[in-house]
Amino acid sequence: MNIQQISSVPFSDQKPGTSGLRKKVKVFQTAHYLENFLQAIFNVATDLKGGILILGGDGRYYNTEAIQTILKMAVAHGISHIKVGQNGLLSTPAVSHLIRKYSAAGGIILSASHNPGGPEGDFGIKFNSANGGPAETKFTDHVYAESQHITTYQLAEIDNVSLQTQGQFQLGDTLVEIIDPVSDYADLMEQIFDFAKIKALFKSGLLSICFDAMHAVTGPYANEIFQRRLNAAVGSVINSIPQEDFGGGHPDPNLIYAKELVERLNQGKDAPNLGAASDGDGDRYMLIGRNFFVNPSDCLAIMTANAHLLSGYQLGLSGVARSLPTSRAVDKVAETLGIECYETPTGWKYFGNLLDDRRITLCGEESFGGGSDHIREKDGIWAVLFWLNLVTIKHQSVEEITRAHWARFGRHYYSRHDYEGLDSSVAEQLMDGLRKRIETLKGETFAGHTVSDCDDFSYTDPVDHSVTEHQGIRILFQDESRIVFRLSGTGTEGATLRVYLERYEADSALHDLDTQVALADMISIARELAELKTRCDREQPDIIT
Ligand code: VG1
Ligand code: CO
Repeated sequence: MNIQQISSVPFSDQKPGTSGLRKKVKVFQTAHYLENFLQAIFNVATDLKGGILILGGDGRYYNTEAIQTILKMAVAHGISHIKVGQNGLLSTPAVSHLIRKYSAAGGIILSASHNPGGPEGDFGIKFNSANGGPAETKFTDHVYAESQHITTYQLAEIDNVSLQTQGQFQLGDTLVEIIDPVSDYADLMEQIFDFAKIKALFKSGLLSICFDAMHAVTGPYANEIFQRRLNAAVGSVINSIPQEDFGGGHPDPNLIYAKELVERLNQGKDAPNLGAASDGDGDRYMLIGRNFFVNPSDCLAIMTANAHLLSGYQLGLSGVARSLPTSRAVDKVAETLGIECYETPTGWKYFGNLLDDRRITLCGEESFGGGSDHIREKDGIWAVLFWLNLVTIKHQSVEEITRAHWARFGRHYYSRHDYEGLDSSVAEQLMDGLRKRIETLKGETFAGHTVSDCDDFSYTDPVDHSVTEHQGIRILFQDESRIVFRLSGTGTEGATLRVYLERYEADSALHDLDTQVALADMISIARELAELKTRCDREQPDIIT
């Protein structure tokens, strides 16, 4: 088979962000753009040669075209065995599991996660390493450095491959296998959770679910797991056929974008008693009860407090971790349990070493991400199953479980305000302005809240001692309130400022406030400190979650 050597020149913008390289589809369609980045990956991930590669994506526009290119390049680079999800589909957690199960050298996931899809939307590439987790920063930095020196890339001269039928065939020295994207992952879920118990409760009619796959990759997974293996009522999974443009929607599981789900859960006594939605690539989830939202930070805390009740976690937890912006609700639980709670930068890659070193069992992020040591990615369906399993054990509703948790540990009112589409240099200046105030803020009082500490978060990995700096400005107050500012690393246009707001309330008589009302002081302090009005001329955030 002929291997073509194609000349190219570097693109200066191939630096991966929080989670892979994300750009507009149009950028990825630029001649040589995708190939250059892939060549950089193959240059760095030398273990792929002679090894197994897992390949799939969230089904968005350009997914299958990119897969054809990757196959040609992977064959040219001597990968011995490639497992591709049928129709090019694989969720991010499924890729993580497949890498681990088949001892693959790595995986390529085609997704821009929660970003919209379609010809005018976004596309992305993530590389996961042999532990199943997102490649570490030192790997992605290396890939970026390589991308700046690309002069040629290699492509095997082969026809496009049909991705529609399961089976396997040989392409030169490479075995290509088109696999069922769901079964291995569904089997893993069945090993972790008590499917018999959940199934019985579905059958009794006491439990019902509405799962919104948001026209993205989790549809086939949810159909198999909730409807086929757990016998949830027909129609329990909505928007379950993956579409290239996600039905024109935004596959971000929050109260704003998962509107149909929220409406179904608010239909009074006939509503399903548990609702959930997932994002484009299936690694995130939102969980709601009837007329009741559980914020993801609370989800992590509730899981931590109750994990020992589930047979899959009955031995207890070695420790837990949360990303910096995630509320400190889980810290309270860890303290009570006497286990370590780690605070990491944003992005799942920072949990990898802690999981591999068995320092933690559960971890989570405020951005609707939760997971455990079963894989090395956040996992939306796993989290929903965790809740279903918990509901069957406790015989309580989502709301009752959450309220009991607050009564025991106190409530962390929490919200994230996103200011999108800011001019990048204005956003950088705003962050610099905050950085300059770090030294002097301590001891200052704003609306009765005194700053106890303030820093630009820096993380030293306790396992490999690598240091990651400038991960967000955090301002801690004496009364356990907190504000964190950081810029998003997943956008494709301008800059997004994320402002994370938190207030602790121990008194259960005060656990029923509206979140935005409860956080009013923090909201105005944050706006004042960041000089949002003068710098950006923004009165209100674009998205509040
Ligand atoms: C966002 C979230 C972060 C998450 C990341 C990738 O990053 O805040 O918690 O890990 O997306 O998730 P940022 O840099 O935009 O804040 V996914 O589901 O897009 O892989
Ligand atoms: Co995602």
